[in-house]
Amino acid sequence: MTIESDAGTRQAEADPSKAQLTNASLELTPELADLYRRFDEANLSPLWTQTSNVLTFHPMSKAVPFRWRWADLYPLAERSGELVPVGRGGERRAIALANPGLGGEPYATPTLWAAIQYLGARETAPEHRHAQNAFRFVVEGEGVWTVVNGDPVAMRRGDFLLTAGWNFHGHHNDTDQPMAWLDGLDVPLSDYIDIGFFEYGTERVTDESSPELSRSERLWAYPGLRPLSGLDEKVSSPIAAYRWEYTDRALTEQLRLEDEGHPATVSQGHAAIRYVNPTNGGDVMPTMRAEFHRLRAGATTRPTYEVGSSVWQAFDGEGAMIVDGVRHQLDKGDLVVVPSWVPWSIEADSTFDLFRFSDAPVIERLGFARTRVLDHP
Ligand code: GTQ
Ligand code: FE2
Repeated sequence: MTIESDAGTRQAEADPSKAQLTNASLELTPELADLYRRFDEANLSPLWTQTSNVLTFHPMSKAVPFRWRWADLYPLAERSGELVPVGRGGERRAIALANPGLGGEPYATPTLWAAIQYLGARETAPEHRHAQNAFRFVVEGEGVWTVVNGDPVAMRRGDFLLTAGWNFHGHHNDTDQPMAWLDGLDVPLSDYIDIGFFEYGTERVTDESSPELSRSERLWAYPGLRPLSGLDEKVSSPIAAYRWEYTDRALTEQLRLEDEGHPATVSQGHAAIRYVNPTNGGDVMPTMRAEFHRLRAGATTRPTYEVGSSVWQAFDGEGAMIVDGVRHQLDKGDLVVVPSWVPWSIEADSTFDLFRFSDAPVIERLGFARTRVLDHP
């Protein structure tokens, strides 16, 4: 739902001190103080005294907009590689982005986990499975195979790889070079709603081969074609890897079509794709949406407010994200968190490529989706 006016935002803008409901004028008599003490003893808490965000005129996330630089993350991941073995128990050498507004929890946003994961030369991260959904996005490097349900899936720059919930998975580095990538999971959401299950699998990955293409891609990854052996709807996409070759080509062609006068881009000079589940045309997983954006040099997007939170990663080129009026110039691998209802826009200095993931499928399924796009840049 795109709305051009928004009652909540207008009320809050008219009186910013009233960004949430209060009843400050009530006088605290001894009788009232006694009532509050009795509430407390009975484990009760009246609505009218709330200072946290029970009913706000618009989303007011505890998460804050924030940027992490790849140039800071990578050396710390590398140092972890020297000091911290990867193996059973710790499971993964993954370092989570901890949003400064979320009280030290390892959460990028209230719903999304984002981490840099590092695997040294010839190392293996053991197999396990969990209810939480996961994906990998590769901003640089290659040489790791993630083995999902016994199917080895190559990881290379620009690839987007799925590990939907409850599939066994382990990772092995088949080269003499380390590799680091971005993990996204619905861990914070799973924490609030108590859906977590976990099981250990084998210490070595169940298939140590390193094929170019996974079995999943050989069966599923052809545009517009489905195997008749798999016509049932699956809640998560059966495609284990969305290859950079296709993402890049789709974006290139959107911009070419725009040049040729055919409608193809989301806005002037802004090409974008969503990764989808071919069995239902929806998002790749029930809890997370993933997209890739490409802006032409000089292109900008209009400031946009969205319900739900996102994490962006710069992939290539020069440009900036403006989040709540703060400009973040981004280099390859830099990550930016956009909390719910915080306005963001992008400005491209050169052709500028960015990956994004969000909790949009949850927000949409629950009927809470709203978007507000400002007219002016
Ligand atoms: O690679 O299996 O960042 O289970 C967090 C939890 C990665 C993984 C994370 C995980 C994984
Ligand atoms: Fe995992």
